[in-house]
Amino acid sequence: MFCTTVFVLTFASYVVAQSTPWGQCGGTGWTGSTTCPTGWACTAMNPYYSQCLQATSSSSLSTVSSLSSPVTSEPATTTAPRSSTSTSTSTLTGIAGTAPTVGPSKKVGKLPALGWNTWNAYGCDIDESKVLAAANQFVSLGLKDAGYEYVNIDDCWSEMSRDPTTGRIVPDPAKFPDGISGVAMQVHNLGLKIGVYSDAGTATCAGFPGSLGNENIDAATFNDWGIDYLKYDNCNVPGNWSDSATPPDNDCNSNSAIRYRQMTAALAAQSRPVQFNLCIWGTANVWDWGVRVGHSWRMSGDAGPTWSYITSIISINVQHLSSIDFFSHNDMDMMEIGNGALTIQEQRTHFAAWSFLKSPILLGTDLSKLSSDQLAIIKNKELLAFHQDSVIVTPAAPFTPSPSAPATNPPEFYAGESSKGIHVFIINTSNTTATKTFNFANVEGLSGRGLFTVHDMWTGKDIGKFSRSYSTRLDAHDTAAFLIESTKKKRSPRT
Ligand SMILES: *[C@@H]1O[C@H](CO)[C@@H](O)[C@H](O)[C@H]1NC(C)=O
Ligand SMILES: *[C@@H]1O[C@H](CO)[C@@H](O)[C@H](O)[C@H]1NC(C)=O
Ligand SMILES: *[C@H]1O[C@H](CO)[C@@H](O)[C@H](O)[C@@H]1NC(C)=O
Repeated sequence: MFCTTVFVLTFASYVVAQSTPWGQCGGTGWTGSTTCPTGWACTAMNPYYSQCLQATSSSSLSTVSSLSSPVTSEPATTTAPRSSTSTSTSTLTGIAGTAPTVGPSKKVGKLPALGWNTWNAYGCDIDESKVLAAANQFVSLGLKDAGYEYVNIDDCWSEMSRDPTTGRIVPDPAKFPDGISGVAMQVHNLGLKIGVYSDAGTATCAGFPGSLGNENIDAATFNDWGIDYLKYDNCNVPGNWSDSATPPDNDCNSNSAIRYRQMTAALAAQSRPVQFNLCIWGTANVWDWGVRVGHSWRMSGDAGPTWSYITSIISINVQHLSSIDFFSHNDMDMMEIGNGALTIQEQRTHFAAWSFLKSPILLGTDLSKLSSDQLAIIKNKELLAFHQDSVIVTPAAPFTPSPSAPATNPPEFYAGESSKGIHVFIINTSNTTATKTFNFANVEGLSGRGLFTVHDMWTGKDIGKFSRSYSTRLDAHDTAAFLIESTKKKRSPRT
């Protein structure tokens, strides 16, 4: 079924010494408070980390709904007790009763996207030469070889009005003299893919034509041009299309969700598969239903080139790690490496966190201005391999490193598995250099005994062999990235 039933578990909380909102409240090795403030629930993220999350205010099952298919079939048997009414499906009324139910393409978008987008670098000041320069730099800077693939045009690429005869959106001929199709051909000739931008409202955020009500003609136009990726924004939504309140969990029948579903269906009717990004700013509980509508969805408003943006979006994303899967990516927004005044340590954390939380990574700067240090960050083979792992999609998740470790927001210690083994990532969220220690026994997937080889993913080198725990000195706002291997790993017997 398109919209599945979800059961929301709520936990009672009691007033004793409490963890703080978003604070840690349990997990292996945790000795602090296990209770959360009223309205917050201690929720197990993994065996090593529980966190106080906002309890869902509604404990009723009224959020349960399903999409009716045009033909409603009766259950084959009638043995179910008639009294079980609380979980009955509601009949969808209004637009929800007729909205299309087709899901996104499974030919693209299995892994989080790697690419570039015009917005953070240029805003509305875009043209064909800037887009083609980025595409050529993918090749010349080795970014294409590293896996970067999508060259995406954001807002401001079109004329202010549609073609009065055809109803199609028209590329601005001053900015794109070869049209979007001409740019697409040149990008494709480099072995890369191209993305474009529209909006699930009547106009884009910058006031150019939006696609609400024109989904079919716009999807067909993008298909004719050879478009591979669509970022779909959320500005200029007519009153009757907005939701009067935040739709409940898992509600893909809200007006917000349906505005996006209409484009999903229009894209599905075309011949080219399109990776579909829902730029819905973390509204309408999109992480609960986004996978049924697109391949990735924005978790918040726009990024800025600031440390506070990086920490705030990590804090948001760690509450929704269970939404991450193949074809299902929480989008922490486009990269700011190269912009603003981020320190090199902050840029390392920016790239590492987007990698280990499996967010799309769309570079957002003038690539020709990147320093060799910045290029080394965005081309780091081992972090990209974790991000692009085609076997294990699960992101790294917070864990408690040792009984005495302080809880922080966002969490500082993350562990996760890739095809290569078990990884630990450590962010120093403080403003000063600090020593970070974790016990091997506290890392899920490692037994606490014996010697462990600690390998630095940034340098690609083994650091050494250690027992029981490992400590590392970290600059302010820097992130360490390790692969940890047990030296007692069993070998398969030779034959
Ligand atoms: C809003 O109004 C337009 C124009 O009448 C209509 O096509 C559309 O279906 C309406 N949207 C909803 C959610 O009812
Ligand atoms: C770090 O410094 C900033 C700016 O001076 C300050 O606002 C913030 O509270 C500090 N953070 C910590 C964890 O000390
Ligand atoms: C980085 O360092 C500061 C300063 O000691 C700590 O307070 C922060 O929590 C962060 N991590 C640490 C120390 O564990």
